[in-house]
Amino acid sequence: MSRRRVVLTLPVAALFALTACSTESADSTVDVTGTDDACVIAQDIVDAGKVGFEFTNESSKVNELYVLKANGDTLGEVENVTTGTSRTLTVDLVAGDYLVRCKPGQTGDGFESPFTVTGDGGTAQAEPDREIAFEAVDFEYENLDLTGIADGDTIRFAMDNAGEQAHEFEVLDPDGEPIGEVAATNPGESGGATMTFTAPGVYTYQCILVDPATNEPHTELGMIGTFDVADG
Ligand SMILES: [Cu+2]
Repeated sequence: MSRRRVVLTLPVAALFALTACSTESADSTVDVTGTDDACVIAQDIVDAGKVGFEFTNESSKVNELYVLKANGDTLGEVENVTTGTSRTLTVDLVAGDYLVRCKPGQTGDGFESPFTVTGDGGTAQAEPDREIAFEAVDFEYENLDLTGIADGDTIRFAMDNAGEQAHEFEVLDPDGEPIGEVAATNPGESGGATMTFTAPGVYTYQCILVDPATNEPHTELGMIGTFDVADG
C-alpha cells in the first residue's frame, strides 16, 4: 500500500535499478512481517543460497530486521524501516538453524522467529582465523585489541556487554561502508559477528545507539575508534 506510493514517486530509472537489484541478487525470497508484538516469517524452511528477506513493517513504530545464526551471531540487518514500508535484506545462507529478529522502536529485545535452511546452496561464511573478545561498558570498549589484522583475515568479534545500556560494535571499511556488526546486545549478554577484511586501510568501529540520559549517540560519548588493516 504505502510501499507502492513510495515506489511510484521514484524516477523510472531508479525503479528499474531497484527491481533489477532485488530480483537478481537473491536465489529465493521469503516474506517477514513485523508487528508491534511479533516477527513473523512466512515459511520456516528456506532453501540454501542467497535469500531475500522481504521485510514489511506493520508495527506502529520504526522497525529493524536482523538475520542471526542460532547462536546469536549477526549475519545481516536493515534499520529505519518506517511503518507501512518494506525493505529487502539479502543474506547468503548455508544449511543450518537461524532466527529472524524484529525490533519495533529499534530498541529492547524485539521479537524472534526461528527458521531452518536446507539444501546444498549458499556460500559458507569463512571460518574465522581467530577471535577477538572484548567488553562493552558505558561508554567504551574494554580489552579491545585490534592490532595485527591483515587484508584477507576473517575474525570473529565476541562482545560481552558489562555496561548498563545496550551496546553494539559496528565496523566500517576505509570508504565508510559497514562490513558487519555485533548487533545491539543487552546488559549482561554476549553477541558476536564474523567479518572478513578484503582491503587494507583504516577501519572504524563504533556504537551508534543513543544514550537516553543525554540523547547523545554512544559515538559522541567515546564508543568510536579506528584501527589499521595491513596488506595481506
Ligand atoms: Cu554503546
